[in-house]
Amino acid sequence: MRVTTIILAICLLFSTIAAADQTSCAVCGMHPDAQSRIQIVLNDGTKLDLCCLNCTANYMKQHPNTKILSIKAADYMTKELIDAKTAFWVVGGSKEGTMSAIAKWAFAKKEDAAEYIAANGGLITSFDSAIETTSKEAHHVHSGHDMSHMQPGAQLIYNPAFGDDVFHTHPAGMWMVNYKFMYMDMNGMKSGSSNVGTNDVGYNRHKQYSYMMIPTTMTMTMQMMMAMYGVTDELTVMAMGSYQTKKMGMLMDMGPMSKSGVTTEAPMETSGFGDTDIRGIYKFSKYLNGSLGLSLPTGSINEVTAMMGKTYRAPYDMQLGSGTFDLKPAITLSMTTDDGNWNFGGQAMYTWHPANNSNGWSYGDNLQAMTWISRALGPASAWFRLTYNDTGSIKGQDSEIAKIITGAPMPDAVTSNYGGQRLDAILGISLTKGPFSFGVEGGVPVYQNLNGLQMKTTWFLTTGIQVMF
Ligand SMILES: [Cu+2]
Repeated sequence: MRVTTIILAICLLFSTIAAADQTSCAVCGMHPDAQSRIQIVLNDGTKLDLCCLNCTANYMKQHPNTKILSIKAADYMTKELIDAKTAFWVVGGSKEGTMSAIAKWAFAKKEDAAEYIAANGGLITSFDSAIETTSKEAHHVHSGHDMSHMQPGAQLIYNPAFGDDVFHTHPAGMWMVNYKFMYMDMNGMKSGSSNVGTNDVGYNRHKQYSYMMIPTTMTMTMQMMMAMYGVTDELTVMAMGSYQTKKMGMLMDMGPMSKSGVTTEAPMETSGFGDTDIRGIYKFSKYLNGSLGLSLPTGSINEVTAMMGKTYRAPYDMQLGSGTFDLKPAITLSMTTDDGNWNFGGQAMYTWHPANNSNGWSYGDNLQAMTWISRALGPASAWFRLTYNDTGSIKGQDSEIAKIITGAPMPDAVTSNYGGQRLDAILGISLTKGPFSFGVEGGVPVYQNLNGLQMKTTWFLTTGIQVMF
């Protein structure tokens, strides 16, 4: 008899658990946590189970005219439902909240709340002010996706103006569209890590270099359009296209025996669409994601230029694309402190050019490593980051570009004058307003060790505007 009662009791217990298991939050669809669950009873008797106070606040916001009979919240200690309005609410503290970085727990007894605060921090408050904290956290509510689930540090993760993308994932159904304008300035030349003056590379002037066309300055602008979409909470896809303009200032040096000496030439200019990147990003954990990018050769590799009265295919650095299908695996580690004030992390990406393009060459493979730290300052944020690039020389050769080497000798036409190592230091700021954010960053190389003889980078700037919905 007693055994039967125990078995019955166990069955009852399991079926209760199973039944409880089937409830899902009426707002976000997640399975409610026993310690943070909330139950609303409407005037018509409808019972709604919700996962947390954030979803409750959103429900109330989305249904302003619905009459609510009662709101019950789980007691943090006993997990029993208690009247939410008379409960002691603890807001904040070091323990992570449900669907929110700011924890909010209900306590039936004030002593329990005080004990919790002694261990984890936080403040005792009323139901109304806990709800108010929630709505302050929620800056955007959309029918499809509820942005209030974004942590206070979200503006740090979804940076609008990083010149090198930090790959991140979005919750399922969330879109992000970003437009960036990038400017890069190059001035003077380097061999290895030493500066080389233009007088030292002219035609027949010195032994080591003998070039007739000497690049002095180069500016590049790039406009980038990027779209991201959260397919699931784990998988985000992104696509990015670009439009570039390139302009190179040059000197012509016909050598010490010529009467013309050194003259300034008309700059070489090219512009058009660049390559297109598509990428899938998979979230392994809260901190770690892995991604694989594919670069599609949509940029031209057949740009031409006139030098010394003849038309040549423009040197490699004046072309707009790579001409190759490239694979770009990356791994990203990103951490945000519980208060949402700091975000830091690192990312490594490898760019592999598996084959030469139709003109017989490909860029050298590249390893990019970067690290950043950013700080939220109310609706603004500021960051500092370092990016290191190690790139190989150009593989193969474009036989059309090679004609420059004999016709109008220029360092940019030589494949060994490409690649090298560069470390950049970058500072930036951004501002978030609702679903929009805007930012700007500027950087300078702190170390450049370039293969052969190349123009050196002096500074660069990126501005970006972004929207999430
Ligand atoms: Cu994004």
